Parts: sequence; C-alpha cells; structure tokens
Amino acid sequence: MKLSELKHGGLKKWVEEAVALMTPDAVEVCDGTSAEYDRMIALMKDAGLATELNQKKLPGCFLFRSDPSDVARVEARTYIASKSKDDAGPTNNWIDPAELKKTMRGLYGACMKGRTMFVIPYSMGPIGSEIAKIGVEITDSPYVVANMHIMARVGTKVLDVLGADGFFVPCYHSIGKPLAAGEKDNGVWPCAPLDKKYISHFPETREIWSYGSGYGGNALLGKKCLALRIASVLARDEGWLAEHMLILKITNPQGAVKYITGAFPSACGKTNLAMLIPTLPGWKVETVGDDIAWMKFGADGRLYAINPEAGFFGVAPGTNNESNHNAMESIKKNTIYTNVALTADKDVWWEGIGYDAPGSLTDWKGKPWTQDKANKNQEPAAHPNSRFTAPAKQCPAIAKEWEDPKGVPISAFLFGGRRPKTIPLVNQAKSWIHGVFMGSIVGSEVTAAALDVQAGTIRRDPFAMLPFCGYHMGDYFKHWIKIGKGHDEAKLPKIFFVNWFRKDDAGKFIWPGYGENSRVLAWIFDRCDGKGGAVETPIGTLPTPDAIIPPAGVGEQDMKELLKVDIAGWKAEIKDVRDNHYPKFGDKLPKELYVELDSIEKRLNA
Ligand code: OXD
Ligand code: MN
Repeated sequence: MKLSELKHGGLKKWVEEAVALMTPDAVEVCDGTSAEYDRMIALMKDAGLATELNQKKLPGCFLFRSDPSDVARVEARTYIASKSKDDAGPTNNWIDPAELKKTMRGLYGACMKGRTMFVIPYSMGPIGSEIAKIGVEITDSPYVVANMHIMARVGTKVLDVLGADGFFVPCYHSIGKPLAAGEKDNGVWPCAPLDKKYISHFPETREIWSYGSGYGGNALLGKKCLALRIASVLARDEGWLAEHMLILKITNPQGAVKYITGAFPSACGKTNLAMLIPTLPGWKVETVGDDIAWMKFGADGRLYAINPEAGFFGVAPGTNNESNHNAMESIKKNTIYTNVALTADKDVWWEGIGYDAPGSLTDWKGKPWTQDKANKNQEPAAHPNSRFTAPAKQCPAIAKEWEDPKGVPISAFLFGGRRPKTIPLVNQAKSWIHGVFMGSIVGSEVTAAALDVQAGTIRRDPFAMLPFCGYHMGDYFKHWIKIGKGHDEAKLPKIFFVNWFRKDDAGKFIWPGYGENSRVLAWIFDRCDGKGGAVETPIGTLPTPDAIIPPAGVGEQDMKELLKVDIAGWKAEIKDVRDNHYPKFGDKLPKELYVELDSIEKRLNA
C-alpha cells in the first residue's frame, strides 16, 4: 500500500514527517499478508542475513545471526523520558524529553538512506478487542517486519479498525545504518554502536523512539516498549493493569476451568510454566500467553485478561522436550531463529536442547564449533539469549479462547523468582494488600556470570516489572493498591507467592519443577474455591503437610523444608526490605506497604 492511500490524517502526516527526516529511498505501508512476509525473508536472504534452514525438517524456518553488540535488550540505553525526572522514578534511566528528542533527531537525520521505510500498523491484542491497542511502527529493518508479523497482528485490517481518527501509539525505529549508493549489507547485521543506541519512551505523549538496535525488545516495539512500558502508563491513567505475566488455563479432573496469570522475572521459566504438561493425573494446562497480560474489569466486577501478543519470542538454550515439549513442537515450522547454532544439515542446535551437538557446527558468530565436553570453559555455540520467534497458534497447548476479544476471567495471580532459601514453595496472601506486598518484594537470584554482582545475591524485581514499568515504581505500587480499594475484593484474583527454586545445603534443587509444578497449581486452584488444606502462618496461608502430593523423589522431610516458615530467614528478608529495598522509592512508597511490613514483622516476633 502507498502512503497516499492512508485514510488516517494524523498517521499520514506523522509518516510524512518521518520520511522528510529519515530520507529513505522508498516507503511501503505493510499489508500483513504472507506474500509480504515471504518478500521480507527474500530481501534478507539477498542481503546475506537470513540462512534458509533444512526445509524438510524445519519448513518455513530461517536463521539470523546478529552483531555481537546487538544480542539483548539494552537496559542501560533504555529511557523513560517523562517531563519530570521524578515521574520516571529511581529505577528508570531518564533524560529530559526535549533534549532526548533533539539528540535522537540528529541521529535519525538521513538514517534510512539506501533503505526502504516500512510502516507497520499493528494491534496488540485481538483486532478490535476493547482491551487491544493499536501501534504503528516505522522501521528500516525487514527482520523487524517479519518478526512483527509473528509477534503482533499487523497490516491492512488494523488500519480498518483505526479508521480516520483512531488512537495509535507512534513508534519510530531505525537500525541506524544507512547505506551509501551501491552499498549492501553483505551478511553483516546492520546496527549502530552501543553508545548510539537509544530505546526511548515518552509517556506523556505515548511515543516510542528506538534507534541503533535491530534485536528483540529493542526493535519489536509492540512487546516491551508498547505492551509494558507505555501500556503501564495507559493502565495507570485508565484504571487497568498491563503486566509482565503469563496467562494459563487450568482444568481440574472434574472439568472445572480457571485462568491464572503469573509474574516472574526474566529467565525464571515463564514460558515453561505457561506450556506445562501436568504430571498430576486428570489435570490439564493450556496456554493463553507466555509473557504479557493486559487486564480490565468486566461488567461483572471480575478482571479479564488478554495476551496482547500473537507469538512467542522465547529463549532457546535450555528448551528441550523435557523442559518444554509444547515449545519444541511450536517451533518446528514458520519460525525465525536468531543466534542459535547451525548443524551441517542446516538444523538448529543449542545448549540444553537435550542431545549432544551432532558433529561440527557453525556457532552464533558464524564460526566453526565442535563440542568439547571436557572443556568446561568452552564458549557456547548458541548465544545464551538466542531466541525463537514462533506463532502462538502453533503451540499444541494453545487454549481455544486465547484470542477471545473479551479476555479470560482471572482467578489467581502468582508472583515468584529464583529464591534458593527462605521463600516457601507456595504461600497465599491473606488479603489483596498482602499480595501487593508480595509483588513489591519479588526478587531473583543472579549469577556472577550474568551481572556484575556477587553470586547468590538477590536482585529485587518488583512485580517482575523493574525493566518494564514506564513510570515511578512507587506510584505503580499505589496503582495496585488503588485497584484493590476500588473493587470488590471477593471478586479480585487471589494472590500467591511461589518458589520452584529452593535448594538444599549442597546447592541441589529440592523441588523438580516443570510438570511437577501442576501439584502446586492444583492447590492454588482449590484455594480459589476456598478449598484445599491450609494453615495460617505469620507470612501467609500455607498448605497443610498433606495438601500437596509430593512428586517422586521428594520425601516427607523435603516437603517439610519446602513448606516451613523460616522465621530467621524471614526476619532477615523483612530487614532487607526495610533497610535496602523500600527506601529506594522514597516518599512515593505507599504507607500501606510499611503497615504490611510492620504487621508481618510483628507476627514473626510473636
Ligand atoms: C523477555 C524478557 O524477553 O523478559 O521476555 O526479558
Ligand atoms: Mn519477558
């Protein structure tokens, strides 16, 4: 479609301004057809950036290798440019919006020379759903267009819903690598150096400006930028919730259904939990979403959730038939692989795929690589953040209602992280505000290899939203408290703190996790109906010793350890929250959370 055919005056003007600034050689409005997708792949094959995989084994699948400087979200270059620094809060990077726009306009000047500008109209959420939002991303990356085809609903049908004057979130994206006359990418992933990368959000004007990266959440602007950072601001202003949560459907042996969402920091197994295959006989889990949930109140006073995304952008390493069979099935066709290793017969391989590397491979940097199991320091063949982009509809466990425009009614929220000690396997909040307290103290163990901190340190990641909240986290806590105060608590989801990652003194996991987590989900299911053996403790409502049937290999002593109230550990936890965590939010930390902290402390001391 041509620019002149756009019916939305504001959109047309906005694109024209971008064209004048970025001076692409051509402009195309994306229609979202499969022919368009194929054309993007063909363009990238021509540029030497896409490798066709073995079409017998992996039909419709392609491999990309990004630049080593462009392999992950760049949190240090991600900005919340609200008018006031205080609105971005202590957990976000901030630059004055006028200053940031000036800098970025400089970078955007003629940045698309030699390239085509693609205009991608997209819907986060089923097209036309009351809960969905429309964004329009302009980009000079065919890789981004192809990925957006999978991750969002894109094209002409979105423009039809947008009409002549509908609301959309304008999103600029450029990889920041113009081409001189006759120059080609020639197999080199185009991007700008790290100090020129900017992932910027302007909450007041609901704008996203991204420059210099072509990878993942930096470039597929519907995901973290729109569906979390900008949407969290919209949700605050409009009275709903935009959360970093999976959504699952669970059916008990009697056929009763409930929907549960869960927030876990990155790398805590959200995709695995969303696609879990229960080991508990008669139970069934189906997937609605694996990363983001948007929730609004229905006329019946209940919270209804949609998955705003249409695909999975999952981490490949560690994904195998044991850890996530449904994901492995989802990525057998029509999948874009980025930074995994390539086998001689053009299959994919990664660390933790479940079998040894077959012969010599090409690693994610494009170099020959042969597995050397004796060498513990061998560089991985697949980048630890290598990804698959796959259509959600390909998941064998996808729930039939996953695209229901009115969403699914939520019965429970889970909060969790990797906590080797202290936090029990499962703990139900005594009230909404107690649940908000639990969300506010979510933390996860980090390894020294991943971040420059001491191994075993707990990185607090409230509500798993630390890198994704588009405003002051203290105000975000307030928003959650307000949601509770403004609605009938009996109809709100029940809140649970879970922890699959407890370790014994030898550092071994006590709980096997994965499909065995269904045993915990079953207890949660029953608790939502006021059933299931439960005991009141100072830290919350815990299962009675017989309420969760232990999986094979987990003994009575282990269950006791998993469900005990570690008084000394919790006192240290409370002290850490009081001394180190809550003070970060200054006077924006709602007093209700200090009241909650005091009352838990009092109960622990009683
Ligand atoms: C993700 C993340 O990629 O949370 O989903 O980092
Ligand atoms: Mn995520």
